[in-house]
Amino acid sequence: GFWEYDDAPQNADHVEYEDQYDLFIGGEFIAPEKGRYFDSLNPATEKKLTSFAEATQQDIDKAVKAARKAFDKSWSTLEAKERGKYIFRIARLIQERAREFSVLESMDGGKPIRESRDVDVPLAAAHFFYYAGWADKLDYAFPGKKAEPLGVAGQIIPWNFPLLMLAWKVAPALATGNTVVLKPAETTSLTALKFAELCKDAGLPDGVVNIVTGAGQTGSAIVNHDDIDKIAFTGSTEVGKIIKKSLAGTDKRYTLELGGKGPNIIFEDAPLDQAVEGVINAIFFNQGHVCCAGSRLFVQEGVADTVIQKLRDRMETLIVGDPLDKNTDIGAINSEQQYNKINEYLEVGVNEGANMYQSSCQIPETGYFCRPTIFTNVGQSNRIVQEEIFGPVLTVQTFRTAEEGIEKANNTPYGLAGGVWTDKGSKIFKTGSKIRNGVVWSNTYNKFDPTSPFGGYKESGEGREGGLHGLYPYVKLQ
Ligand code: TXE
Repeated sequence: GFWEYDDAPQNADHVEYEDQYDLFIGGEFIAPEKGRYFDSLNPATEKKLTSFAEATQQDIDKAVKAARKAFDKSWSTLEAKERGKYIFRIARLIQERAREFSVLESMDGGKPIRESRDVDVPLAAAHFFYYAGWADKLDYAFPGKKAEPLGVAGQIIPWNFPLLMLAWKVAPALATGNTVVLKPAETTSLTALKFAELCKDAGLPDGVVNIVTGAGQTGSAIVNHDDIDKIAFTGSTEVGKIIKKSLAGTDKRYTLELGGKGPNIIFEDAPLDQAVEGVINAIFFNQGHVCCAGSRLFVQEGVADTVIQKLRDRMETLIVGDPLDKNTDIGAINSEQQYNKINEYLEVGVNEGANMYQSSCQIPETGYFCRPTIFTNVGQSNRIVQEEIFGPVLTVQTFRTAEEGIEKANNTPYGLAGGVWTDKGSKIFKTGSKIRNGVVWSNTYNKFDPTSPFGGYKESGEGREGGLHGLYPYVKLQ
């Protein structure tokens, strides 16, 4: 199909990358003012992969200046259909370099190559294709109004879907005529810098996309920069709250896509094998580093034992290991910090009195790997039920009536995504409409498409990305 790529072996021999990367500002790779660089590890080997520049205030000033100049002089004055052509070209180049991007994504972030190859990279290309199409159709998106770009967008992204999150943010910003200063996460900046090279190859005017690397302080310098018009952030709820506070009283627009604790509700009449497969995908996809992961399972009492047994059996077949091996189901945990966080939560769960079950698979001795884990005998107030773990860890609870299931599903501070499994269409709509989440899947999970808006209720964030709604945060209407 259109989004599929050839099935040749994918390994490190297929890719080239530098030992050290500078910042991408104004169409050039330039050294950071303070000359500081930091190492990025391959989490599957714990060895250094490459190093990235640490951007400080002066570098951010330069990047914002370059983005402003590009906005005033070229990008916002370009005919809309010309903008669209550049974005199409970017999409096409991602497709052409899909193998390279996939391998690098797996080496830098630890995700299984099958996922980078079949999900991250094709979806990134699909987002650029989709928003390229909108560039000269804004009159249709906003009938009777003129949609004007905001100016310079500061974009800060996390480490779980590095290239895809970049695409979610950059594609709608460019399509609406904005320019961009983007900061990838410190552990996974490689594909963003490869993307910078790709922008040059696409002939994108200098300064339209600027990539600045660094950790939280670099992000904070972007958030607080006076000449930025909009902040788009995906990351932890904790940092999201800090950003929201910093922006209060300014006229910067913002969107926040934050944490989650997704509920999956299985009714007795559900196709159970399909549901179990869905639950496995919901929690173990990308090592559970997914903001919308289905990390809480609610099973109707009559089928609870059957479902738990089926889950355990299926978990036994999952292969944990080398992200570049096409047989791998669960790759490496993204960083030592995240690995420690997950292990601390396993301890918390056990100390709270829950029953922990882990599959008996082999895991490599080197690298940050976790076995797929489920906890039963948990209650609503347990920390492992309330807090985002962001790892391959599922909690399982039961319910009797739909009301009870819904009430339990809604009982966290989060509201990003969830799933309902049942044979009855009416039950899907009744339950789905009562789940306080921005996204509800039925009889499936973790389905993403550039045409669908995505975003949270409650502490899971503000604003929507994707689809027509993804254009709104980047325009002012005249
Ligand atoms: O996130 P941070 P971390 C959750 C998940 C995970 C936890 C911690 O539960 O275990 O957060 O991960 C930048 N101003 N999610 O610490 O710090 C940072 O450099 C501006 C869920 O890695 O939020 C990175 O680019 N920017 C989530 C980005 O924010 C700042 C995905 C995200 O990092 C900043 C990631 C600051 N003060 C983690 N501090 C999801 N919703 O998908 C950090 N950053």
